[in-house]
Amino acid sequence: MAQRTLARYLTEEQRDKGRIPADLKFLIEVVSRACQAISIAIGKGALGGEGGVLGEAGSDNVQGEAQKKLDVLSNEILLDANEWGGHLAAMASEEMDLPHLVPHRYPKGEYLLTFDPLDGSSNIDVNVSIGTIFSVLKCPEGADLSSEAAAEQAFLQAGTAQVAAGYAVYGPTTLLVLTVGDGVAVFTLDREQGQFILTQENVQIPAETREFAINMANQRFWEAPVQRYVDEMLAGKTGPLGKDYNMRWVASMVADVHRIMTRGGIFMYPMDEKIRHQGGKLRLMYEANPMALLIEQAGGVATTGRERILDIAPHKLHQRVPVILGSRTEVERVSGYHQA
Ligand code: AHM
Ligand code: MG
Repeated sequence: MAQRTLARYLTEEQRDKGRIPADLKFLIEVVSRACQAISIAIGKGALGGEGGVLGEAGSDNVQGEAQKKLDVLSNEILLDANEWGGHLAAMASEEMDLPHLVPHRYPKGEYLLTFDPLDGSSNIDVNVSIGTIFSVLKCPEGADLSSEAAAEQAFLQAGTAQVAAGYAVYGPTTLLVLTVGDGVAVFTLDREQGQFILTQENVQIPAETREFAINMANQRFWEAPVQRYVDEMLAGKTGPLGKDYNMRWVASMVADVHRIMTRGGIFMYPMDEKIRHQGGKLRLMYEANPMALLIEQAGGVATTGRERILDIAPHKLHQRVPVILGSRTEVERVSGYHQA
């Protein structure tokens, strides 16, 4: 059978199920091409451009984090690819304080795009998997787009309002993992063809798992429910959970989530005392929400411990939240401990 390219998959979803309006299809194709360009830039490493693409950019983002050259480059690639096509009203990014409005010289569309252009920045220089995360919302009717500051309000929609979400993971293989609200599909980048090819449909995360991902260095700062749960997992077969667990922590959310998409597991960046003042570690609009939609679409669960992530009513663009997601049985167990 002929290969199903991303373009063909989207066309068939549009034709057979009426799920994808033409502008949304175009948007996803543009984002996928930007991800290809980012993948190529990353692949060049120290050989790319003048002085290579690795290392520090010499600037900080809005959250006070030092930007890497590839953070800045990936952000520019996504902005340039998306601003001219007439499918977007505005974009927002981890790397920009305020939303980016579509310049007046281009037509405006009905969608809003948010992204973390390069997630897992601490892994760029050590050649470990990193990724791009994106989320698509509809721009509310009558939204005030008169200035970048005013436009922030249009983005403040709960994760349930997302019309599409996905991530690219730049690992040994570059993959695009996508949902348009009809399950999760995985596309593999064929570098010779320059195309994403469908390689898995209807991804289902196993409900049971023996694998957890958490930054153990923060253990002393966690809240009691997470302390209890991790203690129980570490107690293994003779402990209350009656089984031995394995631990993995890539420190790139995309890579950790992709492992869970592939073989199950639980990922936690929970609330802790060190980050309480900022609300959590991971960002709601372009990390937690898109990942939560993908995880739910694959049969998993995504919560803060106390609340379904997709139900959170955002109050600011760069809001942070605790994140616990993955295999149903384990996520429900630790949520239960938060309720106890
Ligand atoms: P980033 O968007 O600045 O790269 O930060 C998010 C990353 C996630 O990918 C990852 O799960 C987490 O931060 C790692 O945190 P830590 O450095 O505490 O292990
Ligand atoms: Mg990130």
